[in-house]
Amino acid sequence: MAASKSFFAPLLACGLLAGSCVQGDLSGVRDVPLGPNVEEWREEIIYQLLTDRFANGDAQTDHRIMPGALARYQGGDWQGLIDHLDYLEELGVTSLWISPIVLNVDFDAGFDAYHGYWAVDLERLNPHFGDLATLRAFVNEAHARGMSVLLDIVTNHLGQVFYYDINGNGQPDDSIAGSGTRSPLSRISEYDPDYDPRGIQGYTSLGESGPAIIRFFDMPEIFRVLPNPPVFQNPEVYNRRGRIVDYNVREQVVLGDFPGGLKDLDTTRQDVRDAMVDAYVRWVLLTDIDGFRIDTLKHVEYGFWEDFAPRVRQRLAERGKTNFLLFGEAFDGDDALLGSYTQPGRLDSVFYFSQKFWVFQDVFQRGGATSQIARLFAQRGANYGSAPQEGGVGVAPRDLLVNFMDNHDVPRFLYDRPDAQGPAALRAALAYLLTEDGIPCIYYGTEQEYAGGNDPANREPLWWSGYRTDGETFRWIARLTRIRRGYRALTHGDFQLVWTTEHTGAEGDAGVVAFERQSPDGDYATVVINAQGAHGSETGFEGNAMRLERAPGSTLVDVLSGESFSVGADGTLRVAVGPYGARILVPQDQVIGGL
Ligand code: ABC
Ligand code: CA
Repeated sequence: MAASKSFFAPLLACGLLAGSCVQGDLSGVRDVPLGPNVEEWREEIIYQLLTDRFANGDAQTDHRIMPGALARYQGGDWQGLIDHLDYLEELGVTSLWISPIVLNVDFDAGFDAYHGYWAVDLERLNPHFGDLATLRAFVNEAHARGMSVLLDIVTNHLGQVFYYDINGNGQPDDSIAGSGTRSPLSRISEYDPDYDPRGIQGYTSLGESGPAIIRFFDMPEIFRVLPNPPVFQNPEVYNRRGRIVDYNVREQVVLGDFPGGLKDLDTTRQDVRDAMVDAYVRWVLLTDIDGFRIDTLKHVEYGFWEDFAPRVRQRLAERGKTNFLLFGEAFDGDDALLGSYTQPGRLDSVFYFSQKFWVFQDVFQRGGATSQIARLFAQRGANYGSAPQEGGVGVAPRDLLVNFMDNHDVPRFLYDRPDAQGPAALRAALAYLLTEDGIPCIYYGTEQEYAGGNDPANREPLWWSGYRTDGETFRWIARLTRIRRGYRALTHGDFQLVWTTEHTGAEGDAGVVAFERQSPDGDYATVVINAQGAHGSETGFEGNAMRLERAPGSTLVDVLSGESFSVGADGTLRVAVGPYGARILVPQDQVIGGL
């Protein structure tokens, strides 16, 4: 397919297509004025979107798109984000996490880099999404509406920028006969060979011939060119051990290529660390974005984070950008492992993956006992950083976890709940997500009740929905985001579970989870949710009932229904909540009208 002139213009200007990049790049471009923008990250509500899938606002960037083929580019861009800020404002989200922006290897093995995780040049933008002026305009307009912007970055690997020339024939072979310890009958790929602790070995007819030759690609038509900055053109900066085959082996996870041929960088090298700090700090200086969502934490040694995080904070603070959020993705159910990335000197926060599995999946999706929520919460204090990071965002990591129920790497919540009650279960889960402590994160399309399965089916274009704002789930999120932002107890309060249960059947309290949130200023809320849909339940069982830190006789008002409840003489409160229902109870004198 022929490329349009305008699409390649930004690259032609820098000579990329001619194989070099000497002029017209962004190195001479002036920085923008920076400001902290976000005062308090606990007040933010993140919305995760893939730029290619959110909105197509500029037909000029529609290069190689294949509408409906979800492993290929669909045409979304930064102009599309600008065009739909009203939609996001109506939903009530405040912090927009956009997919990676840098130039990628455009196409590989039937897949496109529409997601952005296949970097080839950290100093240039991916032209599928627009140019610097449009990106800046997007950040500016988001800021003007009181929103912040989070950028997704990858430090662990680049895209498939080279192949291992194992048989030394000077060309990349999809499949060649195996060698060394492998059976001679096995076939291996020069793009993505299996992990070898010695490094990938070459061979000749005489046997193994030492480390395989590394050959970089030169396919400018799909941006599969020499990586940039130039330090990445040195084979020594890669670990060169082939792909992770066993995620349970730590050495492979840290030193192996990411499955799909994404080449693992030797992140212990100072030149690699410097290049990452320089490249990503530069994007902040150029655009004034407010934080990084960092990919693949598990695949990088701790020493890297202890170098990267403080230096990024310092470099940005020097330019006036304080309170910059650094959080990341360790895809794992092991709560202690997640917490390890938030220990002193590391990151401000991580995605709360253990909660995704233990709570959103096991309890809200599958009807497991809410006592599991208490079992996970009991580990929080021991596993996560208990003091704010130096020079960071001022809140202890354990009070700032990023809560989510699904994302672009896992099937959507509704995929596993195709039954008629699925949307009600989703709304109960959303009630929990938007009232618990930490920062809520909503994956785009949740508001439209999207139900896609595994990658890439879970990355549906949002325009398929017509951007409707009148659906029940859209309205529910819009209501909860306003309540969350209105009641300080829900953003600044602590978190104490006051009722969970082992019961999942016909018992009177089956499915109930209730918690109290109280801020140092005296703001207070009790949230009661029924995580099952078979019957109404209440916050008590037999002789016991939920006990609150409220004076006997005081009145609590459910801001969702307007109903009032009176705390009993013994400090307990027995509240009924319908199937998949929720109540947000606040003291009568704290009720805010109109929410
Ligand atoms: C493409 C295709 C896929 C194909 C794949 C090989 O290639 O689309 O269909 O299967 C990007 C793209 C992907 C693309 C990949 C590779 O690149 O988005 O579409 O896949 O080209 C991050 C990002 C993710 C991104 C990358 C790479 C990393 O969010 O979007 O992918 O930059 C691992 C990583 C994690 C990564 C995730 C996709 O894979 O650790 O960083 N996400 C276990 C492992 C995890 C593993 C997970 C999924 O499986 O422990 O490390 O995540 O593979 C729990 C356990 C967990 C366990 C889960 C399944 O169960 O506690 O440990 O996770 O109970
Ligand atoms: Ca690594």
